[in-house]
Amino acid sequence: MFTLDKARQIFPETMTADAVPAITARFKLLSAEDQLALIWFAYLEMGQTITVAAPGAARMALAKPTLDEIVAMSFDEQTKVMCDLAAKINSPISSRYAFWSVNVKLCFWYELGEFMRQGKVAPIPQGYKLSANANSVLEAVKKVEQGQQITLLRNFVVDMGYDPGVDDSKVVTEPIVAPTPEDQREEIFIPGVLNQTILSYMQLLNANDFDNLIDLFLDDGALQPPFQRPIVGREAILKFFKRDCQNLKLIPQGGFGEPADGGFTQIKVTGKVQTPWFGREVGMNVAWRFLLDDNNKIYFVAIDLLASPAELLKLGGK
Ligand code: EQ3
Repeated sequence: MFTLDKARQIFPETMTADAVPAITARFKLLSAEDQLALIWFAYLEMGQTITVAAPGAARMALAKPTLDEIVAMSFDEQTKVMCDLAAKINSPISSRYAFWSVNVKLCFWYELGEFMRQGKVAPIPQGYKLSANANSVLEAVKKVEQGQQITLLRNFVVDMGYDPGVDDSKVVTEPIVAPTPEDQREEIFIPGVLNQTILSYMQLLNANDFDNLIDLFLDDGALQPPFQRPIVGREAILKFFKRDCQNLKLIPQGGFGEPADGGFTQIKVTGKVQTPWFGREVGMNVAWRFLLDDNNKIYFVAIDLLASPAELLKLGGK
């Protein structure tokens, strides 16, 4: 029989983007000032090739009162707020931030970036010189592919704020969109995969139809997002879907399945994922490693960010 630990080992030849956790670890050792400046420089650099989609008003509403508060401050106070966030220092805004979902955090920084450009919020001081370490982290960020760059930026931002252990039920999250009407959903074809659970998974996630999507999972099923611990149990997975997974676009390109122990089936799919933040401009190379029970219910799925596009072709232990 499978345990969660054993399930996590399926398709061990899958090479994930190890540069992401490695660079994230180095980033965390930098001073708050260096962290903020590095993100600014990385953001400017990326802005030359890709644009971040401006969040809609409904999304922004949750961060708005805090943004208004910050705009009313002096430049020195604004700088302190941002440094406190990066240094995870306990302050009113740092602790409020910890309760925001990933997308609310991103909205907040998106808007601060706009305000910095417009001169409404303290900019990174002109001529700011990164330390040698920060500079080498920035160079490392510049070298990885775009899908990894945006994952790094997101990681940097998510880890900020003062978090004394947030009660999950109190997380402030954007409104939930309605599922795409059935007649407007795109069919999914995956060369090499006929399994209906896998096809439904892709289609339901693309349609934001989380209530039906969760029915594909076993009660004790688990989902492991890139570089994270598995989220275990239907309730927790559904919460994650509704909170962090709206408007994703999954574009599976190929797959392979084979029987596993105990009547289970393991199926690996590779392809691209687009996030609403960057739309079609960035396709992240990912693998889904599924383990289904004998009723075709999902016991485990891992989503991995792949090391390189060459990994897209590695299916079925090849
Ligand atoms: C203002 C500025 C620039 C300077 C200041 O000094 C400091 C900061 C922080 C600044 C602002 C930075 C900003 C605005 C950064 C913005 C970054 C953004 C928008 C990053 C977005 C990244 C999104 C990603 C990486 C999404 C990935 C999603 C994936 C891989 C989804 C995978 C999934 C699939 C495929 C499933 O099947 C199940 C669900 C799951 C979610 C796991």
